[in-house]
Order: sequence, then C-alpha cells, then structure tokens
Amino acid sequence: MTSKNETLFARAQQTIPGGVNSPVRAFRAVGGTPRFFARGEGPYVWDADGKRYIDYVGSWGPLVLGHAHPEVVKAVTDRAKDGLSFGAPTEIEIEMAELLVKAVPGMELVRLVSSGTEATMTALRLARGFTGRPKIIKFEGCYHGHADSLLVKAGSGALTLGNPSSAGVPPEIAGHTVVLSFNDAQQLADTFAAIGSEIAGVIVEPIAGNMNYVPATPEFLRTMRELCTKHGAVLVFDEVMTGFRVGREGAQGLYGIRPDLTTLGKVIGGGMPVGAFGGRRDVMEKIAPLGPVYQAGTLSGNPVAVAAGLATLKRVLAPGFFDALGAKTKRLCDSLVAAARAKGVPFSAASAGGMFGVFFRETPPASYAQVMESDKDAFNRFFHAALTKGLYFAPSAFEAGFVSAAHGDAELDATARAAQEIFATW
Ligand code: KE4
Repeated sequence: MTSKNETLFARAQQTIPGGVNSPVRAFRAVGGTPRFFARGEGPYVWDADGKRYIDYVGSWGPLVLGHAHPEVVKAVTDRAKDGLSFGAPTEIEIEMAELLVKAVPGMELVRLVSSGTEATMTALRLARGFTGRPKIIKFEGCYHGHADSLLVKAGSGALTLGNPSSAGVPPEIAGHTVVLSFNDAQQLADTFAAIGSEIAGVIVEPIAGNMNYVPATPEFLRTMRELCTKHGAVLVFDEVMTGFRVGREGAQGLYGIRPDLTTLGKVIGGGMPVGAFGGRRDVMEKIAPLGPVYQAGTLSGNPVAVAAGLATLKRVLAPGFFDALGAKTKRLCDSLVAAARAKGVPFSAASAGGMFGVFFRETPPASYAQVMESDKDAFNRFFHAALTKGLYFAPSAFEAGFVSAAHGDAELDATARAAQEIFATW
C-alpha cells in the first residue's frame, strides 16, 4: 500500500524543486521518502500516514518547549487578532529587544530580522562596513545560512548534499571568504599574522551544530577573541542554533567569551520566523538608518512572530530550565551510547543543554576531519531503524539533534528501549 508520504512527495516534486522548501528535508543523504508531518504536540509529531514519532529535530532547533505549546499558541492567536503586520514599529518589538539586550552578554543594541541567514549576512556586512576591510574568516563545516559569502565549504544541507561550496557564487565574492579549520588555533594565528589588516571579521559557531555536534575548544575561542581584538576585526558568534538552546546565555555564556556581534534565530521565534543580530554599540550604530550599512525587511520584527518568541523565551529564562533540559539530553545520549556499546558498536555522543550529537565512531569528533571519519552508512542504517521504531532523528549525519522541555521519562525510556532493540540486531 502506498504511503501518503510517498504520494505527497511525488506530488510535491511536480511544483517544488526536490519536493521540499529546504534541501536537508529531502532525505537525500539518508535515502527513502521524507515524512510529511500533519501535526505536532509536545515531544511528538505525526506524519501523513498518522504514524507517531518522538521528535528529536524540533524544526532544527526552534521548538525548545516542544510542539504547539499552549502558551505559545495562545500568544500567536491573541496577537494575530490585532493584526498580522504593519511595516511600522510596535511595542512588542521593544519588549523582545529589551529581553535580548538583558539576556545576551555584550548585546548593547539589537536588530530583529526574519531568519538566521538575514542575521549572519547582515552581521558580516556590518563587519565590512565598520572596518572598511574585505575579508571574512569562516570555518570548514560551519554553516551560517545561505548568503553568498558564507556558502564556501559550509556545513548542514550543503555538506549533506556533498556540495559544501555552492554553485552561483562568483569567485570575486568567494575569494574574500577565507576558510580555515575549526579548532585549529595555530592556523588562525598564522592567518592573522599574514593578512590581519584585511580581515573585517571572523564568524564561528561556538558549538558547531552543522557538521553534527562539535564544540569549539576554549583555547580556540580565546585565541580568536585575542586576535580579533589585536587586529581590530569583528568577532561574530553565530548562535542561531546555540542561542537559548545550550544555556540561558548561549554558548558564549558557557565559554565566558564575549563576541563583538551575536546572531540569533530559531528559539527566539519559538517556531515562527525571527532572527536577530546585535552587540557592540559602536558597531551596531553603523546600521541604517543611523549609519551607512544598509539592511531592511518587510516582516522584520513581525509582531505575531515576536509574540511566539517572547512566550517561548519567558519559559526558557525561568530558573532551572536548562538544568532540567540538559539532564534530559544527557540521559538520552547515555542511553544511546550504552545500547550501542553493549553490542560492541563504535558509537559516541556529546551534548550541551538541549542540543546533542551522535557519532558512529569511538569518541566524539573534535574537528571536521574527525567528523568525516564517522561511519555515515551506519548512521543512515540507524536513522531508518529508528524511524521504523517511531523515533525521528535529523535525516543527516551532519546535523545536531534537539531535546525539548516536553520530552519526559516516557519518551526517554521508550527511546532507550528502541535503541537496545536496534543494536540487538545490528
Ligand atoms: P535560517 O536562515 O535557516 O533561519 O538560519 C541559518 C542558520 C544560521 N546559523 C546557524 C548556526 C544555523 O544552524 C542556521 C540554520 N540551520 C539549519 C539546520 N542545521 C536550518 C535547517 C535548514 O537549512 O533547513
């Protein structure tokens, strides 16, 4: 009997490239038919066939409270009754800006946009506008959205599909993007020594979630901070994924390192389109209408989307939220590792807050090269076995996973049991 997912996928491909509106959803790396979700509630999603899954993707990070949280849904419906968008300032945007400035270390001014890509694209334009320099440094395997300058040896879907450097980006643009090795402090120092006067900014995922899950070493980030300060380059922490996901002050709070600019997305929209960039006042005052660096957006700071984000953040910033979330994620990881190792399968995991990575290798990777040593075929086999057992992990060996506050004992125990069954017949 043909699954409704298959029917919908065939139909979608008639009008949408690859049948999806974002490539990593297409199951290209893992094979098989993408699941078309009909609804989500708490830790669960249901596909077009009515099959239920425990969701460990959470829309790639935003749903830190779980699906359809009553307070978030109410905030959206209440706000929508007063109008969806004005293209004019609203008070709720000030509420969000005040919350972010208070919560994120070093954020003196912040601008809301509608996606993480807009946030990172603008942060780098700001770095170039503030310094008058052309070059940016990014790191292989890190993904910062799909702006031209950043689709050079990128992670996430670009890596998943095997084309980390996108077609369509002219050499004149890609040439100003210097791609270095993640966690290689010496190479970074050597690069600054050679071309420091040309470097406008450095952008990094402090915990890389787009080549699976690879935390920066403290030495790497400390070196980065010192070099940017010494050479007058703008340090951008891309916390679109880690912001309000790994801790109440994001990854920069865990490391105790203050960037010049921070980009945010995902959780701050609670499932609706919100991104943000912000940081040092002297840098942010270069953005229009105050300064010469232009940026704009019809739906920037959209009040309905911001209402969803505020309802989410109010829960996230409550005392003890991340202690509880981090314990759940660690328990998930420990149960997966225990199930695999009991059967002699090389498997490891790592996590922070509600974000985790699983790897078919003995130890968690500390670099892009080590990520690439992981057994992708084993991951794909695990992914499909888990799907059959009603567990939905990211359909790529190069993506992080996510646990929400809605995941409870029942879901974590069910996942542990399913993992034992999967590895029992490995
Ligand atoms: P968006 O434009 O997708 O809102 O954000 C881009 C972005 C920027 N920075 C980081 C660290 C990110 O992880 C992302 C987007 N993440 C991917 C998942 N790894 C989004 C999922 C997708 O592309 O469909």
